[in-house]
Amino acid sequence: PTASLLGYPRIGRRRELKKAIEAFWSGSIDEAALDTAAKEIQLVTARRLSDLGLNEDAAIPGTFSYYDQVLDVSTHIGAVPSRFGDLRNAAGELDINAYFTLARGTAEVQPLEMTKWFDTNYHFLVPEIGPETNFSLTSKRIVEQFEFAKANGFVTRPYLVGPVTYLLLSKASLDAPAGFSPLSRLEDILPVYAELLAALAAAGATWVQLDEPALVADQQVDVAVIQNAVARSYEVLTAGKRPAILVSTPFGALNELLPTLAASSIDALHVDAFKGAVPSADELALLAGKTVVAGVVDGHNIWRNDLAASAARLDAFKAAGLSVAVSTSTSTQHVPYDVEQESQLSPQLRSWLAFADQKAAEVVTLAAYLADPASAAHAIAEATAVIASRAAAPGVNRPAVRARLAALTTADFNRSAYEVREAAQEEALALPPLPTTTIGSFPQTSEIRSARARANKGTITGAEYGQLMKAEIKRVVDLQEDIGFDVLVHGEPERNDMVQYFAENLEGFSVTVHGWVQSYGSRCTRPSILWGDVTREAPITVEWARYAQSLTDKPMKGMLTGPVTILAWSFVRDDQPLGETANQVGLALRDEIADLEAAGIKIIQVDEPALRELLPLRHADQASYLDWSVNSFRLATAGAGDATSIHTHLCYSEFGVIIDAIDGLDADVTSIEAARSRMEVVNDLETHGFGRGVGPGVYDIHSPRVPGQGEVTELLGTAVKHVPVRQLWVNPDCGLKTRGYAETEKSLRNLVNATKEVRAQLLTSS
Ligand code: THG
Ligand code: ZN
Repeated sequence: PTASLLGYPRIGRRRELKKAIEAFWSGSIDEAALDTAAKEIQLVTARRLSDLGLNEDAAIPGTFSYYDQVLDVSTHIGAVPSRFGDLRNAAGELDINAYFTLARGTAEVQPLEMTKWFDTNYHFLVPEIGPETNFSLTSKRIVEQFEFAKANGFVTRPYLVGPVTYLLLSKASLDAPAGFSPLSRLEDILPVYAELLAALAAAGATWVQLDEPALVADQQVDVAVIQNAVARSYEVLTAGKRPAILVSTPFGALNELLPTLAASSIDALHVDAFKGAVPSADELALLAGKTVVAGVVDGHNIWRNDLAASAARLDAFKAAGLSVAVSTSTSTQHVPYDVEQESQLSPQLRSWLAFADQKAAEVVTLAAYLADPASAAHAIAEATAVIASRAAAPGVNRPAVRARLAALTTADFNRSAYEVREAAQEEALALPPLPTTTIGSFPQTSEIRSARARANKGTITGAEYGQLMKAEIKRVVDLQEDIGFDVLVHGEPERNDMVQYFAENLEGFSVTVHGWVQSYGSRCTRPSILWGDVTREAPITVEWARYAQSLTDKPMKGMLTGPVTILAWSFVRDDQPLGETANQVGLALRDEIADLEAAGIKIIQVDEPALRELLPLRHADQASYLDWSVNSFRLATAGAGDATSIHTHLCYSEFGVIIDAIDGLDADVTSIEAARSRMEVVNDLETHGFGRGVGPGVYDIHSPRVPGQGEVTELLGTAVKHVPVRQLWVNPDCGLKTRGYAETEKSLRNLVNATKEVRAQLLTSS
């Protein structure tokens, strides 16, 4: 096809898949009803994309998934970790029940681990591969999905995560010997992929897409090893009976892997020509005889395409004399469905945006340009005019914000020496050793959600909503007093989401109504749109914090979301460097911190759970990222007085990689996820000689399981062996928002009681 999308959202325009899957899990619909809902979504997608002009053979991507595209491969090739036992049904297949068991675990068995898909906010399920993994064709779901679409008149292009990316994203199974590399099983998975390709060909598929994003990211493995794996994979997969093969490489430039793919017998290669680059003339020459799929429309952000710039890129491809097709840089699963659904946004803002459906239209326009440049002249001129209108629109450039940023000096990014702050804070707070606290949010009950929904609808007044939230804050404060926490939180009942809440209260952002994007499985987030210069018109959190502090003599933490996380979990303007945008947010937070201090708040937590997420895929780009991200946090926090304790919280436990950055944040106390990795993080902290306060999480909040007091005592015992006691804090490993009260209260009591036990041990041993 001359025009295509690399992939398309699958959660449903009104989250129909989410609702059907969750209904199936709860037992309120059966497998047949789930299947019907899934088919309906696939048909609606095919009709919609066809109507938008993707009506050639194989132009519609077959990227439907019940949960995750990596799990799809695992269930097709039989990659089930041994702890699950044999999940195959009587027909020898991994059916939908086995599929969800791998995704969600059971009462006895841990699910597959979840981790981020490249630099997106989407999480996939990590395959576990060892010498014992038995590969065979254990599902034909994607063949059946192709047949279903075809029977309805749509020849789609089935999608599979490619074999090299699949194994590079896998981790060694628990049964594997030390140092085992999943990539060593390449020869064993290729025959299963080949069998699947043959089945697709037999069903009438003309094209298949093998997605290999791992080839644009620097890996632990030597590049020569990856080159060999790629060459071998596509030698085997092109040899048999198969559809034509498109290899897609979203999220960046291929560099050394481009010649390898060019030398293979694949039929088409997709390159990311948006975030990556247009290959050089020499590189393009290597691709002679293949179709090049030029990913010129950004699949990962929501801005309307600069069609003139894309046309210029396409000209460079065309100049090489290649057969060229147009597509997105990445799958559009990372953006919402349709701007036209957002009728509450201003027409001006809407005109700047392109969600998945608008991107389909852009791709079709650019394909028409390739065939006949004059045919696209009108559309190109319109896009150019809209982009110009964006640059000149009110709120996009606020002179006062720009002047304030321009006047910043080094001093604005630096606090006093830590020793000075430590002494001042010790005096101001007078905390016991091993202070106990929580990360910030308490369970969001259905009463809280319902109050917010009624306030949004206008069935209760703002004042009534405020009273309900205050009652909830009082309940949460009383509970913490009763359990015996040392540092309290207000529980954040008034926040729908830790980013959207700030977006709704800062200038420069807009929020959507239907803009849900899949985060993992059935879970979605609704990223805000950061389109203009950011300012804070009025204090945001101060009244809530002041009220909460008035209820207790213990220190109450003020809770803010940091600039990097606000950027990472929003759709961010693309017309200036991210570091500048981050500093604008940093300044708004700096003002909020000053107001919290003035209101008597002594501890202010600025969460950066997403610090690790935006880390660039290429080592060469990482230093400059860490520089601007760390600086924006420092700009936000460095106005605080010496006696004010700045805390931060980070999610995900691979700290080795970014520990220097964590150090650079210069927070007084950092809480981090550690419970799931059995406190491994304390080794990193010890090796690094981390010198400030730290709260390695002592229990995993991502599961309803209640940790026993003895278990927490033991983890704390490990922590005090590696980290000086005067630095240690005790806390769960993340916010409690997604938990229920039943397990939360029990877990928190065990946490506080375990701390008391360890304090007593420390007294007797010293
Ligand atoms: N907020 C935002 N982005 C995030 C997270 C967040 N990205 C990363 C991480 N957290 C993703 N984790 C989750 C966890 C829970 C949910 C979504 C992403 C979730 N969503 C509800 C759902 O889909 O049912 C919707 C919530 C709602 O109704 O508001 O539970 O915390 N911005
Ligand atoms: Zn967390």
